[in-house]
Amino acid sequence: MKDIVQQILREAFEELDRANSDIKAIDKVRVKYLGRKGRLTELFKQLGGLPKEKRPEIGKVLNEAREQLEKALGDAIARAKTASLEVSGDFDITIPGRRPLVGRLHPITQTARDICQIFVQMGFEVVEGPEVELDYYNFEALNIPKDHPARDMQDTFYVSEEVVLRTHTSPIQVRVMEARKPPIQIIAPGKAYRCDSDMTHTPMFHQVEGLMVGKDVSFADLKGVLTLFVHQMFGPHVGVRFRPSFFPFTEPSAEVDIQCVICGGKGCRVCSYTGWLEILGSGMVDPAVFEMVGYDPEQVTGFAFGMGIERIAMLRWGIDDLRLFFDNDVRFLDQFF
Ligand code: 2U9
Repeated sequence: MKDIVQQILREAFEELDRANSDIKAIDKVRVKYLGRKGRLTELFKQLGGLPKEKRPEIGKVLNEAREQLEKALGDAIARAKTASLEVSGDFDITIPGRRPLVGRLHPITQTARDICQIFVQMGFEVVEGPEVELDYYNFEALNIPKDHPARDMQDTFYVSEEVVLRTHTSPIQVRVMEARKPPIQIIAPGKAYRCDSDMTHTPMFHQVEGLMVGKDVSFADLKGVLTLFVHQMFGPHVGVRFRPSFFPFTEPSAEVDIQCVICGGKGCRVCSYTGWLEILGSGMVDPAVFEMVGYDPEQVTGFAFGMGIERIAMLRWGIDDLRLFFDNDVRFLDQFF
């Protein structure tokens, strides 16, 4: 009986070889050997007629033969299916897999987060506020009088007489001062809106502003904090200079320049051959602003600063066209991670 089983198995494998990749031919082999009236199936039926002591041994041989043939049939079917797909051209198994699309943070978001992180490490707290703001918080409380050019209809988006789209993130700091007592050390990132659109201005842009208020906060603190920021953001060897300026909400005021990150200070097109780039504005909070929020300017002092995130991101990555941040072309956005 064992010899018969081995002989049948050999023949089955030979036929399977000849069937090659023909799925119908492979199935015929299955039916011929393992079907209801198949040659191996018939042998199983004869088991009952064998002497009792022979049955386990022959049963084992038959089971092993069936398992071998079933596995060979399964493999042959799988091979045949792959081959048919290759021939039909539906599926080229040599093509590398498709790279899954991965989302990234927008370079403006990345830059805003990196700026905030540097100040958080110095003990500042991140605060946000409304983009649709009262005229009072956007202008009045910041010592911007009614006839100031910054209030011009051309610059400000008015929602109504008393409501504007904030033109800077400064009202966040006013709201915090109104709600809390010093000491205050906050950083305020967010969108700002100005009715302005050309090669270097967009109606919506991003800012990070900061405020530190307490007893004996000095201009030296302002210089120390902002110099550390520049060195963390652009590198420890980048030169920094403070240039006198004017803002209605700070006195004295200073603009901060860094050595040109493109030419290293030698002079190039980006820095207009000066070797310096303006990156932020700053100053000591004007006593009039403290009075508006109920602080005693004799008791507290403070400094504030503000920067445009688009400008920092452009300098950081050497981007020369502001519009790239707003087009949202994935070929551009894909480069920042
Ligand atoms: C309070 C008091 C003072 C925030 C400041 C600047 C100087 C400044 C500009 C930088 C580029 C705006 O985006 S930009 O055009 N900002 O130069 N901002 S001091 O001063 C404040 C803010 C809040 C209560």
